[in-house]
Amino acid sequence: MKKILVVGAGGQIGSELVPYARKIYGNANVVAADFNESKCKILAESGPFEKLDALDGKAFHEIVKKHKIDAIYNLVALLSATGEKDPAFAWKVNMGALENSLEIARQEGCAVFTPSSIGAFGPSTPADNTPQDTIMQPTTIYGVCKVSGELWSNYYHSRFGVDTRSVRFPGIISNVTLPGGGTTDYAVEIFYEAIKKQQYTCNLAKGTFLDMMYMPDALKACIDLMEADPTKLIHRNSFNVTAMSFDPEIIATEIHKHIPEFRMDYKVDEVKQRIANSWPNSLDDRCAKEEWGWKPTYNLAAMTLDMLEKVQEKLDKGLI
Ligand code: AKB
Repeated sequence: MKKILVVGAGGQIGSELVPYARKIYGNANVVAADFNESKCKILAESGPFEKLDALDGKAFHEIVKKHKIDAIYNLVALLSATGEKDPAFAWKVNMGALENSLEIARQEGCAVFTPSSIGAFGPSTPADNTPQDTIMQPTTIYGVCKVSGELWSNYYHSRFGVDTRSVRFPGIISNVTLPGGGTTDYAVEIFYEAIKKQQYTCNLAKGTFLDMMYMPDALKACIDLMEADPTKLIHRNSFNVTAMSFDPEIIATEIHKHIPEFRMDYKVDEVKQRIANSWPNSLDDRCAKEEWGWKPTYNLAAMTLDMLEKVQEKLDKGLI
């Protein structure tokens, strides 16, 4: 059975990707790694866990050798809004973790999955139905890292034959681990506030359309792409993927259908708004559909219903 290492396992995607991958590959074959042990207590109970600073190449390499890893899922990243606070540090973390992943993969014959993002696009990109191959001139350090990472990963594939693959994730909505420091975080926070207070103050303006995806689809995208037949892949780093596109008014209206007393007002965060304005409104993900069968399950209505149920359960159990 394939052995997988998930680096950054305590984050928003990692905390759900590890259990998802363990169901597919077996608990013992999916190693969770993160520098923050306290965020990985549950993951460490169901399978192998390694404390790892992904910028420590030697320690990273030892773990890959020790567990005879076949595929590295590098989920280490400072998100878009956090990145703007300290761009040099964001570059160091985001590119350092990728450099170690690629170099170790080259030496040990591993495959590498590193998420890219809608943040890889910029204001000069066509905003509607954004094509797979188009202008990519991001204006955030996060986006600069993502474009560089895509190019670097393609280089490791063409130059060294490393099996690098990735997707450009939109905002990911989930009910297990909160995101932190992203521009799309409002689309998660809104559910928690709707359940707890029936009120939400949105930090992006009306009319700010962004692509989004529910976590179960995001997890499926990671594994489906990594398991895809390589002879069918024309692209590698990275595929446009999306499940829905909405602005704050549309998601608020959907929540309102279930919680009639829900109200939303606005207090725009200038940094986040500037970032969101530079990103596409909606992606064209036909290449992912054609090359590896990408097909999301959740639309806005199905995602909203499930999120409200799950967040309510957390409230009932006193977890939030
Ligand atoms: C962010 O908002 O920074 C991320 C992303 C879209 O990559 N969620």
